[in-house]
Amino acid sequence: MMQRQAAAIDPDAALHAVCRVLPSATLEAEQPRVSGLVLFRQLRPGALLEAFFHLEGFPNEPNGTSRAIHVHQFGDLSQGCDSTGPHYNPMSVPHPQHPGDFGNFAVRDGQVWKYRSGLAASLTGPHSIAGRAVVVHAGEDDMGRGGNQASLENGNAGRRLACCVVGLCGPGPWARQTQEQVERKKRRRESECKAV
Ligand SMILES: [Cu+2]
Ligand SMILES: [Zn+2]
Repeated sequence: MMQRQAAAIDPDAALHAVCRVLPSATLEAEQPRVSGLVLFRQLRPGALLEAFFHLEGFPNEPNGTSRAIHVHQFGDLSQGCDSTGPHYNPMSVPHPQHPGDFGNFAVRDGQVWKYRSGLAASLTGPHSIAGRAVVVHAGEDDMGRGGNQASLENGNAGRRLACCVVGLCGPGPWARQTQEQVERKKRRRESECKAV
């Protein structure tokens, strides 16, 4: 109880996690090799989660395609992303109500660069995603509307292209990413100014 009160007023109580995404070890040669970084921040236990996704290596196809990203049950990469099990589903509910159902991410110029907030997953407590896997899929998530059993389990998102294990960390990676984001926006503004 005392610990809880302390956490509520302590800004250092924020939880952070990092996940270094790498191509699945079982990927066929013709599949794209996606890699990048996923970062999580939870300002206090029980708060909704924020996340940064930066992925690259998607094929250069027309902008507008999207890829599914989920949390899978096991942080087991012994057989690439195939050994991470099904979607993490501690409440035994259908897809897309799993805590790690992050949905679809638009690919632009072969990259995903996205900040999300209000995510239901947690970095602490009995349903923590720490030690579990983030999986990037080759296809789009049908969000449970595919009309078959797989749709209610995994959204028919297709091949597991890349994955990583969520590890708790300090505030450093999140702070660096925030700084990078600021500089990236500044660069984009500057290049837009030059283009005019
Ligand atoms: Cu998945
Ligand atoms: Zn799911």
